[in-house]
Amino acid sequence: MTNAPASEVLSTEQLDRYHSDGYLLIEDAVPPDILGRLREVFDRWTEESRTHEGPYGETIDGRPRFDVEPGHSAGHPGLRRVASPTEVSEDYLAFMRHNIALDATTQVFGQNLRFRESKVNSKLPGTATHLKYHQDLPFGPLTNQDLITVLFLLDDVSDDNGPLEVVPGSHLGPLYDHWHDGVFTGAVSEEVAGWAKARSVTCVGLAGSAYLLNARLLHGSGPNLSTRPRTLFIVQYHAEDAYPLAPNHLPSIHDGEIVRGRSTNRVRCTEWSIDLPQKPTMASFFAQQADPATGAG
Ligand SMILES: O=C(O)CCC(=O)C(=O)O
Repeated sequence: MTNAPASEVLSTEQLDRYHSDGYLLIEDAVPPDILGRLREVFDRWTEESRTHEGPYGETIDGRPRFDVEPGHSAGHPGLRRVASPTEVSEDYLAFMRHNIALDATTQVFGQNLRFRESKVNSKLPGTATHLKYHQDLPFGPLTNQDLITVLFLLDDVSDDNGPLEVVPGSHLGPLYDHWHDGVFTGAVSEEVAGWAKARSVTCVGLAGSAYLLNARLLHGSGPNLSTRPRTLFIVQYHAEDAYPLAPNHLPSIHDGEIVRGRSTNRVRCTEWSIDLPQKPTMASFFAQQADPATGAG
């Protein structure tokens, strides 16, 4: 299967910044009509969540697709995660397959790319969900490290509605342990988190922007303290010749799909090592981070 070659959307200066900082903002990455549709679909999911008392729906590995936070109710919905939205929305699927961040990613990894996973992370106004500091690569090790996470901002993100916080340049540092006392916690140690927090910058921007994130970059995020929602469509892509070494935490029928270029039937292995992750048994890794002992398995 082949896909059209990409055009160059990043300047040399942007590409250099991505390589040195480990992240990059791309403005106007989501065309307004598509942004409207993605938001409309998410609003419908939020409305639907009012009729459920806990996590609901099902992904292909039998875990709930829609995750709600503790305290969720009909009157105060706390829908915090939709796993693999590409399986239940044509709009999310079409956008995952065709977007400017994919073009940008070919400038980082080359012309041949695969889709790995996707999710919507939502922080509705006044909800407490926060993300402990972590790196993405330990959740989904591959034969090489050419994995990128793209965050599409579906709402305006500012310092008070739970923006992503990243440590510039941390992708050039170590891969940190996400196992503590024999349990995969999905987070770095408190010591590393404290170090990271002191060096973090926030990833703010207007709705329709995107952030490219190196999968080694240390990041986390705080609760939404504002009266405005903060919704992100998060997608991972990797080099076509990178092959997964552990089960996908967000499996879908689209995992491994060629989204740019072609299949080469070649695997590229680089020398690196890491402890394998543990997949959450619950709806999402929010629960795994909050209660690692019962959330993973
Ligand atoms: O939703 C967020 O603020 C952070 C997302 C993230 O880091 C993740 O889901 O791995």
